[in-house]
Amino acid sequence: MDLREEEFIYPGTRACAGCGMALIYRMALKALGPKTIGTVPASCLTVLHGMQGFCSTKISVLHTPFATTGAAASGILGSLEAKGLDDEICVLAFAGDGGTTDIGIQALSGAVERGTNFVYACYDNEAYMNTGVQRSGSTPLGAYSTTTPGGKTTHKKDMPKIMEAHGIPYVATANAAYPLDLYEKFQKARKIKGPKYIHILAPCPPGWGFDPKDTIKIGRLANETGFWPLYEVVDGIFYLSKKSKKLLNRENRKPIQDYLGSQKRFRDLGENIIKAYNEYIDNLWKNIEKRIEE
Ligand SMILES: Cc1ncc(C[n+]2csc(CCOP(=O)(O)OP(=O)(O)O)c2C)c(N)n1
Ligand code: SF4
Ligand SMILES: [Mg+2]
Repeated sequence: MDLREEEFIYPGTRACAGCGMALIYRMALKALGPKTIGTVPASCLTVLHGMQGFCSTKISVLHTPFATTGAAASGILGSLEAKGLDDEICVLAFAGDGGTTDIGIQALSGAVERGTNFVYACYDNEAYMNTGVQRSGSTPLGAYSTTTPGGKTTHKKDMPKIMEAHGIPYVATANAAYPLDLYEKFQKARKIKGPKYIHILAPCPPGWGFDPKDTIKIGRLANETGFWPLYEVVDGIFYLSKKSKKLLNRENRKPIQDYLGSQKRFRDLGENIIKAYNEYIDNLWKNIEKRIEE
């Protein structure tokens, strides 16, 4: 694979050791290249960029209030259109799960419905991490957070599906543990005109409760247990990504206990929670099978 050597994040950012989000951002910027303008709402990603007066990226980034990432991207696009630069420069909106599935969803939905030609990426660390681990709509069942001290009682929101329902040309899932798959998806998205949405699992050592050296291992387990399938939906057609193909056969999926048990945030691994997860994953894959047959 032809991986760009140039880096767009300077060394020594303020992200934690082993941060999945930092890895995702690094690969995404490499894939999109220097002619990219970013917009980022309040999140750990804002912290990665540094305090006022400093910036850890080579590309320009507009920091925007929490709820407005989609609208900010539309605004940047509008000014590029006025200058005739909209085909040349890629607009990248990059937000956390709180900033996407909860607080930013209306601005995102509006931008997408207007046909904004941008790439929107959600790095999903499954909680509001920057403010000390509060639950979001993307927090998974059973996960501890400061606002779900007994474990979250519902499954996470299926945000890629919500974006698919907007009828946009490109929706994909990715995972920090598969950086080359992620790189290819961003490259592909850049070439497509219109709104593109990529939802990426971002393991977070302090928020999920695991050792920073295990970020890739945990990310892989999310795929290998069938919890986080990798796929693309291009013009409404569903494609399962290479790294998830063998999981179509149930026998090839690792037990969900391997994933949940590797993180301190899942404190209850009792029969009920495992049963609920197994049903959730079976259902997920039944739907995938159906879509592949269509
Ligand atoms: C309107 C508004 N409400 C709350 C905050 C405080 N705040 C800053 S970052 C953040 C958490 C963001 O969560 P997420 O989008 O998941 O990104 P993460 O921190 O997990 O990277 C919150 C609640 C804010 N900056 N603005
Ligand atoms: S709290 Fe998690 S997402 Fe935030 S910088 Fe640290 S590892 Fe990354
Ligand atoms: Mg988050």
